[in-house]
Amino acid sequence: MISKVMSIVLGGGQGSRLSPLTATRSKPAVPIAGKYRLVDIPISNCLHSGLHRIFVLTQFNSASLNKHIKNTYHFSSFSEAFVDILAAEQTPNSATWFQGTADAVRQSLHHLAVHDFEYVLILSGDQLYQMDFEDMIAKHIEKKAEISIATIPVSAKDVPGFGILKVDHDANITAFIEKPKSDFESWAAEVSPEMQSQGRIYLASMGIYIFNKSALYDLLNSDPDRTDFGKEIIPQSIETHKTVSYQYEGYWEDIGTIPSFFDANLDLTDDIPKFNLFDKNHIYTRSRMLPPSKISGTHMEKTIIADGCIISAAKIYRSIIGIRMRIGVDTNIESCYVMGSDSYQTLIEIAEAKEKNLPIMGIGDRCIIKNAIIDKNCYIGNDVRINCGPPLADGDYGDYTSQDGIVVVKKRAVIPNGTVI
Ligand code: ADQ
Ligand code: ADP
Repeated sequence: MISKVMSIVLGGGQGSRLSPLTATRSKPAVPIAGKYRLVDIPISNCLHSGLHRIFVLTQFNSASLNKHIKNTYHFSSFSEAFVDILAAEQTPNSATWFQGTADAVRQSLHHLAVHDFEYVLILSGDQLYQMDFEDMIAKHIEKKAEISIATIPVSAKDVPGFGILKVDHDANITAFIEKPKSDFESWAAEVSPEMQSQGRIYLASMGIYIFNKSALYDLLNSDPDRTDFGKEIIPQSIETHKTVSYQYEGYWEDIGTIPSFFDANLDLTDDIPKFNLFDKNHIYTRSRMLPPSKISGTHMEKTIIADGCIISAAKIYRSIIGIRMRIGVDTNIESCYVMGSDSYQTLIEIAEAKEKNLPIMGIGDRCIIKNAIIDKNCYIGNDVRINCGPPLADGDYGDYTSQDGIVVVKKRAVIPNGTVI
């Protein structure tokens, strides 16, 4: 049955909630945990579940995403396996960008049509979790469902961000409401005592769906104005198709906003994080031929360092340092996700920059940086202070933004010596 499943990863709309990380790259290409990209999570979950035919739908086709997918996911030419990117395209039938999640799938159906499949697994591209889809597919078939939705108990404060549903004794979904803002008390569900004790009493859609092929075609083709799964297709489907809840209680985090993305990354530095990078079902990513990291005189606690770094900082605390990062002497970094660099400067380039008193790639000497995301290929000079005083007002300040107390230094930003942010 697993061979009859086609997987689709919804790689992202305009990605405005992850801005400015999505200013020059599509959302699936956003780096996480120092060396991976967002898209590696759903793809790895699929591959570990035995699902090898994967389309990634994305709004714009970035060179870095193509390069990453092409260099990472290689399969034997004797297998049917593939990971293909489908970017929004103009065709005789559609001249526009994807109008929503369901429209993205609708516009991609002609690419699916050439394959043999009975089920379609639809996944979000901005969630951190490890899940066995094989079990979900088995339950879908066992229950003779036409649509299955993965669900998770959430607390009242999280309800407005999710599709919330009611189920009967046999897990059939009987009601669904997308992101209710208020008056949702009557939507409380029966959950396990453990979830109850955490106050997680509402059942939320995880945005992970299995559709029987015929149900998907019916629902997408019946009305082209229905462009979104959560807002239109799912509420309609519970009236017309057998729609079942597959309840999950493991770790699952939506990381589609800057604060949730930041927290999920930093949580990986916990002693025993809820999301385990060291699990045997590890995340796949591009294998790079990078030198090991070289560290000198740095006191580090709860820190993840990727390959190829050259670090002479004084202290790094609760932070992730991404590939090829260079950090100068006497620098202190606390609660930061530093994404790293795509290349190294040569010794000649470094000498030339120093002569002109210009910052070199990476983070300079004697800096103090707190609660920040430093995007790739930044040039942060010496004696720079970032986010050390009272929190900045939310906004876009040119080379950096501030949101909920988190400063994001934009990709390739040059922050001159002595700057205070
Ligand atoms: P949201 O996550 O708010 O809610 P949405 O913005 O529709 O839903 O995104 C779902 C996924 O599709 C994300 O990965 C997003 O990046 C991607 N996506 C959005 N627009 C796209 C487009 N035009 N092309 C390609 N990909 C696109 C949904 C459900 C809720 C559910 C939550 C769980 O609607 O019911 O509770 O997911 O996170
Ligand atoms: P991102 O989406 O992370 O911002 P890019 O679109 O900048 O990525 O491209 C990332 C890839 O391009 C890297 O993996 C790197 O191999 C390559 N790359 C980018 N800039 C350079 C450079 N100056 N020298 C060598 N390789 C580069």
